[in-house]
Amino acid sequence: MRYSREELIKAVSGQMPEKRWKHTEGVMHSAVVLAKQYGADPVKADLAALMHDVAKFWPIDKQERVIRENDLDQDLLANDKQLWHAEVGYHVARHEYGIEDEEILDAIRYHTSGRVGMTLLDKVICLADYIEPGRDFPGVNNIRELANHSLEEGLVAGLDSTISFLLEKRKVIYPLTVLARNDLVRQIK
Ligand code: DGI
Ligand code: FE
Ligand code: FE
Repeated sequence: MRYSREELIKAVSGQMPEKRWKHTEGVMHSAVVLAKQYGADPVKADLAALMHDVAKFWPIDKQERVIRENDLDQDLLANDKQLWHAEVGYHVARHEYGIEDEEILDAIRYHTSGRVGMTLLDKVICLADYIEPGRDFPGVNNIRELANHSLEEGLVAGLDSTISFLLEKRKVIYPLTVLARNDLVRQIK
C-alpha cells in the first residue's frame, strides 16, 4: 500500500467538512466494534470505514465524470446522486490511494446500496454507517439494539428505514437496495 493510515486520515479528512469527518471517525469506531463482535477483520473494517465516504463531498459533476469515464456501474447515473459517492469512493480508493484488498474495496463500493450476497465486511461497514455514535434519525436506537445481537437484523432495519424514507419522499429506489434487503431477510428466516 502506498499510504500509511496516518497519511490516509490526512488525505480523506481534507476532502470533507469537519462534521463529515466526525461521522467517518464514528463509522471507524463502530465498524471495529462490530468486526470484533462478529468475527470480521478489524484492521480491514477500520480502513474501509476510513475510506467509505471519501468522495461524498466531491462536486457532483466530478463524481459523474469518474463514473462515466471508467469501467464502473453506468446504471447509477440514472439513479439518485446520493448513490454515486460509494462507486466513486471505490474507484478512488483503488486508483488514487492504492488499496488493493478486494474485500475492502467492495465494502466501500456497496456501503450505500448494499447488494445481494453481502460479505461479512460489507455488512459491518453498511451497518456501522447507520449506527455510528453521531447518527441521530428516527429509529436509530432500535437499529443499535438489533445490531447488538444480529448484523442481519440490524441491517434489515437500517435498509427498511432508508426505503421508508425514500417512499415517503416519493424518490426512485435503487433496485439493488431492495434486492439486498430481501436477501438479508431470507438469511434471517
Ligand atoms: O454517505 P452517508 O450519508 O454516510 O450514508 P449513505 O452512504 O448510506 O447514503 C445514504 C443516502 O443515500 C441517504 O440519504 C439515502 C440516499 N439514497 C438515495 N437513494 C437510495 C439511497 N440509499 C439507498 N440505500 N438506496 C437508494 O435507492
Ligand atoms: Fe456514504
Ligand atoms: Fe457514511
